[in-house]
Amino acid sequence: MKKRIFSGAQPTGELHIGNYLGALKNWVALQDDYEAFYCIVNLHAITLPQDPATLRQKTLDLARVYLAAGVDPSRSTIFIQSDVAAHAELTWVLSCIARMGELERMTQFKDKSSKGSSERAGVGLFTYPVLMAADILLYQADLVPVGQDQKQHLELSRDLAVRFNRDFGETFKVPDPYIPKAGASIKSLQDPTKKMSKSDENPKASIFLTDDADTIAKKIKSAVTDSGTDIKFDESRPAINNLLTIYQLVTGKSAEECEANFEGKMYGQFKGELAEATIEFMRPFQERIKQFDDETVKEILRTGADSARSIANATLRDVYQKTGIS
Ligand code: AQP
Repeated sequence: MKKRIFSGAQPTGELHIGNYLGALKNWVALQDDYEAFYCIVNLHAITLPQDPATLRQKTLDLARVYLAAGVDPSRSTIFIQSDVAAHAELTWVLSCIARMGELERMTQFKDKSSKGSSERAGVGLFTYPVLMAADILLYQADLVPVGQDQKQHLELSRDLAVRFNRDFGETFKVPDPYIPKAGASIKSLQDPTKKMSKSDENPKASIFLTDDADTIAKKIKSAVTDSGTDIKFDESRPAINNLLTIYQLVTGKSAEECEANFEGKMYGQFKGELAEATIEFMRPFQERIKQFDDETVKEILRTGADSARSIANATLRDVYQKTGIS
């Protein structure tokens, strides 16, 4: 029996190269060895305001991104979160064992709610990590491939699984995170102390998966750099560290090969080569994404939801039975 993995992304905007290198690339690699469930987490998306028509379209577009990145529906289950009602139902049960204190410590809530007044922050934004725990625990996932930004949420999922198992008897598998060594946190091109993010207001901060060659080259050219001229991995120089990490991941070279390639070269030349390598890396994805029409995507999502539902409902039945609410 293969071990299981679960992961997802929010249809909140255009995916960027950080989502691709930190998450999608690993999803594709892992589907050979694991039974994989890849979800489009539209219930998570509404924790911040969304335009309904745009959300519907982005949900379908995100499925297309999964497929174009190489997630194979004959090996992996691709589905929309809201098509499996058990996600919302298990969230309620888990909310009853989660503690206010542990949710208050979540840094993503602090970051996202601090953009407005915390008085006005949505309760859904606060309980977002509980929904994420439900997503994962419903499928009894062994492993959850995520970027660094989701590590704290995953720890909460583990804590909730352990607590539920302790209080009601063995029910959930306790999932392990899978965080890639390189690419777990690709940074903004304009402020390398912040992660690259779909919701960044500055479009120059992110390379989007749909950016054309010219736009990619311009964004890389205008990326901020640190003081110093060496093109080397260096934790104390976050800008060059980030750009070299992108170069390493899009070329598949080792860190030593990357540094050797740029020894004695200037930033201008480095940025030119980085732009070229990134454009080449994106090209097959950008070609493939045109191949999936809406009907094909909808059919894949329907089939995916059917298989996801049968596993999720079995877990939920067990939970209801053990908590006395069946
Ligand atoms: N900058 C990043 N570097 C590496 N991995 C990243 N991920 C996100 N940003 C980076 C990983 O991508 C997966 C899907 O992310 P998500 O859609 O759940 O949203 P997010 O983590 O909240 O990412 P964004 O892009 O910053 O979106 P918004 O702006 O909507 O919040 C996850 O595995 C995530 O770790």
